[in-house]
Amino acid sequence: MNNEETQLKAICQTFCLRGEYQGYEVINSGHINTTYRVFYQRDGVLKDYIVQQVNTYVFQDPVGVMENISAVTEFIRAKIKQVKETAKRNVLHYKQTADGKYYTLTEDGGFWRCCRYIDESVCFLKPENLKVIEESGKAFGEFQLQLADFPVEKLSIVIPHFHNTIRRYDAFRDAIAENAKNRVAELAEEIEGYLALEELATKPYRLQREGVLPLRVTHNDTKTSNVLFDAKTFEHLSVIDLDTVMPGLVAFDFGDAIRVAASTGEEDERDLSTVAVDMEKYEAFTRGFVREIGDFITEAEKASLALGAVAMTVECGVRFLTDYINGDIYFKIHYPDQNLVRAKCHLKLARDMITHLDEMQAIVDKYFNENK
Ligand code: GN1
Ligand code: MG
Repeated sequence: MNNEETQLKAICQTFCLRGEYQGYEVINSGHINTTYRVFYQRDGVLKDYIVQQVNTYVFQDPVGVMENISAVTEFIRAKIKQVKETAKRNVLHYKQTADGKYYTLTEDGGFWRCCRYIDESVCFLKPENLKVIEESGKAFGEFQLQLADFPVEKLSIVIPHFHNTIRRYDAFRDAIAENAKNRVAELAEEIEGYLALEELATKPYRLQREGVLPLRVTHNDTKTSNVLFDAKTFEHLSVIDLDTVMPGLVAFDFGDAIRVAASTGEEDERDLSTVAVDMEKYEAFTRGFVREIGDFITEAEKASLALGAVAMTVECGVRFLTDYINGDIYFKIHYPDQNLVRAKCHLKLARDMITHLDEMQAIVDKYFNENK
């Protein structure tokens, strides 16, 4: 047994997992935390758990993160149980240690947590199938609806200014001025491209500041890989990765999902000629989202959704480019210029969305009109 495995086993023990340890695998898809799937055998049945080391550089208040997650999951669980016998497959269940905490600390200062793996579930990094995309829209629309009456003020702001697009641009400008890795000279085109989109991309945030758009409980990281589906029917089961649940804009949850679900390519597609918004995928996601969220949001919120997709695509691209300029200290990378490739891809995608903006909003409106 290697050191990693010995440590993992010890962590599992603190969460009082019952049965016999069988093994583990590494899950590499997240950009922030370090994730493992751990297998146990109990009464002849294989049970699995997701064990994660939380990145405390990114999440400086990890206890606050776990308080948010436990409050939100308990709230959703109670709602589901009003209509269903069990909520097991429809909301995450984090394990507690013997002393009732949702985390454990290792000697090296690591902050770890453990949740049940949802049985017979699958997740897609990038679903191509329209039915699955629509289901992911339903999952995030339902999440909004489930939390519509959750007391927002109870949530800790675990990453201050997370989707503050104005500040993301300020950090971008600071990074350019500092030019820590001497990378700025090669980036004139991308820097200029992103600066030209600042006015439009910061609009939803400004509307929130002016009181036009309300703050709600939002997920804030709504990529399609953060939804679990039933392995047989491909119906949505649960939203996962609740680290960034905080007060935010519905337009941002919708928009960040569109950034991933409706793009023709990967987040780091090198061949920019293939990068665009796929309007069929866009419509599938929107249909699922709008039908599920129903009619509780305001007219101003409805009218902000398509623009939210532009804002989130630009913001994410600005963050990738900032991180590239700073020397790749925030997002995990798997090859040297990955953050730059991500940034170029997002610029192309955002520009394509802007040319389709009216059409995108018309599709949102069409499905809200259906709800009336
Ligand atoms: C990060 O770790 P992951 O992949 O769930 C990031 C999101 C970005 C996303 C880009 C806390 O999410 O904001 O949109 O990468 N999460 C944090 O893929 O910064
Ligand atoms: Mg995340």
